[in-house]
Amino acid sequence: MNLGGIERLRDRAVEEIRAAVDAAALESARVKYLGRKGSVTLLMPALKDVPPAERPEVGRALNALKIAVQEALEARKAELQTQSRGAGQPFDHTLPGEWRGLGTIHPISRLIERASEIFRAMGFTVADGPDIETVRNNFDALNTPEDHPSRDPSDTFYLENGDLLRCQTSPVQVRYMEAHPPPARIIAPGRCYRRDTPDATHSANFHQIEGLYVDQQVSLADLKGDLTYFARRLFGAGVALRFRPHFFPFTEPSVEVDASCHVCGGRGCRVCKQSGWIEIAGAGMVHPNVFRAVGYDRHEVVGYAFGMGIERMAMILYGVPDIRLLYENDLRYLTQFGAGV
Ligand code: 2NL
Repeated sequence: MNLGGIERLRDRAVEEIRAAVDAAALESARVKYLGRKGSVTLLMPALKDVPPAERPEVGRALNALKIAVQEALEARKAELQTQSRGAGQPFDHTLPGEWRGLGTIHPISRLIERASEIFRAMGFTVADGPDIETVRNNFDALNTPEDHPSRDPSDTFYLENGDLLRCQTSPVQVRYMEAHPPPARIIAPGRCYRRDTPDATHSANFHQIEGLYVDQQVSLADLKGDLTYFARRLFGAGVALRFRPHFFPFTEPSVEVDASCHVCGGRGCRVCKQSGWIEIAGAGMVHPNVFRAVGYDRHEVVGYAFGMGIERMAMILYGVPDIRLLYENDLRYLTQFGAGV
């Protein structure tokens, strides 16, 4: 035994280990070199026959040989494990892949995308803002009286610091007007929160699209025309809208907007509760106090605003009988809405 022989044995062993194609070949290489009768193992007792003067150096070389073989075995084992798919099998690229299923776009997201696309084509920009808002942006700036029931903690979620979870997306428009001089033409889709008891048509967490159009000459006729155009793009060319007088603190005059029932065409059915009409939005001309709050000159500009519930519209459009079906994340239900927008 000499240093050159040890080196050659090491090179041979490492080369053979690196070439092992699977776990079985690796195991026989291990037995061949490190097994009870392996060539490295058998070399160890021969150290005592080496002349004493050379013994320390040969001893170190033998140790290094053993370590090098052990490390090569470990390295090749790790390589084979990452390459194979269990049971020490080499990777078989001809096997069929595991089908994980295609995702589908959630009906709420689909509707926000469709509606945003229609409004974009009409010259609106999509704006957004935080879910956590100040009392000032959510109520005060929107001309909501101090004693209005929607301010009550039984209707709105308040945080310990006095902020709240927005109960409509109007604060987005408030922020927009404060950051941009007129004109403004934006929609604000997003999540809203109200302390409602969940049932088939109510959820404490829902979505809205609000719209705002402010310029030197904007009228209720623009509101009627624009919403009618939007509804026809969304529901179909045959749909008619009607506008009923209503009240909101942030608009004057205010209206509620009904669409002719797209299921029965207005003749009366279960979906429209025999009335022929389905409420789709609330709207009106922006109240001067809102302009005052955001710093717009109420003598220089006018504008309309509207708000619609997205869940409500999804239920109408896609025939969803219970709002909770939209939130239970049961893929058997949600995937029927198909992939893509
Ligand atoms: C509804 C009613 C509405 C608005 C929202 C609004 C926003 C600003 C100024 C004035 Cl910044 N108005 N938003 C106006 C009328 C109605 O929502 O029933 N939504 C589901």
